Amino acid sequence: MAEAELSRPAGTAEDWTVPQDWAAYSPAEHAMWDRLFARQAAMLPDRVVPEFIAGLDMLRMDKPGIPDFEALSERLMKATGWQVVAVPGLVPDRVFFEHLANRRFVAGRFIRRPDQLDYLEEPDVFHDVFGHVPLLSHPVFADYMQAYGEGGLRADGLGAIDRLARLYWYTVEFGLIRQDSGLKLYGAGIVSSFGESKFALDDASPNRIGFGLERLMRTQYRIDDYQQSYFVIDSFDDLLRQTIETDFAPLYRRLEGQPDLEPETVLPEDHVYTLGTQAYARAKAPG
Ligand code: HBI
Ligand code: FE
Repeated sequence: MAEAELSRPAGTAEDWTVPQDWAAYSPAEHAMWDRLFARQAAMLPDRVVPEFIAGLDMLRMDKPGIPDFEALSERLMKATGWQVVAVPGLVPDRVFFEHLANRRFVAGRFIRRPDQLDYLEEPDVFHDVFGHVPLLSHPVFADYMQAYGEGGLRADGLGAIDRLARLYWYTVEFGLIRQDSGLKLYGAGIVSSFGESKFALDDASPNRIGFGLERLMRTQYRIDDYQQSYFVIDSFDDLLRQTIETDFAPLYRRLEGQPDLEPETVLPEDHVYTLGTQAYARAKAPG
């Protein structure tokens, strides 16, 4: 991310937070949340990991309207010690990591416009809150997010933020998980997207490959369209354990000697759940 160019807007605190100013949302903005919520609530049962639905319930997120971060944080604090704080948009990597390491999730306060129903570049309150917050009520996932923030602060010192960002991308944003009932969604970028919550699970196009820390840190990702590969974890416990137990410094050094992998590449040693046709990506490719 072009973090060097981000400068702190007037009216933001030192840590880039702003008041959510919940009372200032218009009826149309609340209605936009309700519309997005209804669409995802209809899509997700049987697709999303049950822990996500449990989080929605525990946090009472089915109440109409954009959630008030204070009320949300109060419930979340009781469950796992996390809070939700408002920011104007993207914040620099270091600021982002610092918040996560202190169990604060930064969420955009704005909501998308009607012409951005299916795609927008900066994370809005629907992506950030509907997508990310429910799993923060899960103790193991909550600890993983903190560990990620701490890892980010260390990666910064090692010049390895881009590597670590791939871990976030392919787990927190676009992760799949294997459960007894089959593959399920848990990544916030998927569960907050109508199109991708179907594509990631049902479409023949993308690869679905077993998670490996080193494998995924070598893999480039696309930010402008559906993913060409999704990585499948065995459990949140396993994800947290690998993240905590791995010594990242030697891992980053080892990675320096290896070429990056394209998003669609499949390796002989991969555990392949689905070998994708890549039909979707090819149909879109220029030429
Ligand atoms: N800022 N508001 C916000 N939300 C993010 O998800 C975010 C960010 N800044 C940096 C960032 N993500 C990523 O570059 C890190 O995961 C590396
Ligand atoms: Fe996100």
